[in-house]
Amino acid sequence: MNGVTEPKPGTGSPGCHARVALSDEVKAALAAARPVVALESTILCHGLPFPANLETHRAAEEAVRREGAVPALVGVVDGVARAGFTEPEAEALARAGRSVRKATTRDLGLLAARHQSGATTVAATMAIAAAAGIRVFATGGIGGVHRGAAETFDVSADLLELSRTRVAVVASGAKAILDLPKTLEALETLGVPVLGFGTSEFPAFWIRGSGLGLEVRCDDAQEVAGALLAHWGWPSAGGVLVANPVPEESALPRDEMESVIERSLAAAREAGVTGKDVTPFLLSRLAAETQGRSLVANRALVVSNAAVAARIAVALFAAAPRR
Ligand code: PSU
Ligand code: MN
Repeated sequence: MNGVTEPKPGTGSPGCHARVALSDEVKAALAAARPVVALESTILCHGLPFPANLETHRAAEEAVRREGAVPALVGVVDGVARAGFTEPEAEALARAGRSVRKATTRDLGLLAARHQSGATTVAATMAIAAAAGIRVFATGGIGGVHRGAAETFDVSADLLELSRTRVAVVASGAKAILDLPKTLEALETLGVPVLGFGTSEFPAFWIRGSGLGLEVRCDDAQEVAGALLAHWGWPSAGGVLVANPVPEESALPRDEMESVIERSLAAAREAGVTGKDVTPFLLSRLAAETQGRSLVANRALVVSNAAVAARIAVALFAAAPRR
């Protein structure tokens, strides 16, 4: 681990001195303007149990490499934002699991000030990826507007970050535990394009379709790359959500999942789970309720998203070699 990116004069906001430490491999890839795909660490530490988390992560990295890009796991270690971990470092994170605290964008400065570690959510991973010059990021599902948000105000910081940070996030939509119609409305308000990848329906994580229509469908990575470059031609543009449904053979049926989700939400309410603990609680509860089938779907969709993200990163590189 070495290679610290220095902010270039005239880039970033005034007084910006954030640093991202890059692994040798990621540093070399970025220096050569080769395609890189960011991967998040919250899913590793809080989204899936050990060893499924590590296996899924390894399979995602392999998928990225197979498609010709370099994977960059993003997280914070002892206060330092990092892009690119060695195998043993990633394994240590996966084993540490929930003892590594879940960190969103607002935590990045404090973790640095206190030399603490953090597993980065979609939001924090986007912020670090953008600072490092990584434009494409693969995850499972984004956070969004929670059910009951009118009462709890629980809306993921992922949405805010998508509105302002120029990274394409490839995800299987948003988790079905959320209020998906409100999540889509919020994305529209925030100016975030949602590109259906081979679909005209918003995916619901373990479920292929939510029944909610998408206006924009792209059928291959080249089409997505073209849309990204055109979008980023506008000064106020931020992130883009590329919505890739879970592979058919691992998908869970929508009608069956709805009652499982209702039961899990009721369990969360009964247990008094709130705030940032809600998502990890529901994910593990659902794994138990589906006898592990939600984990199979989760793994399959993460790997599929990693492959699609890599193809998009390669297409972006081909379309704009001097970016
Ligand atoms: N998708 C998964 N597993 C996860 C998450 C997403 O397959 O664990 C995480 C992501 O890191 C996302 C976070 O950013 O859940 C959202 O949490 P919250 O709702 O507290 O913002
Ligand atoms: Mn929340």
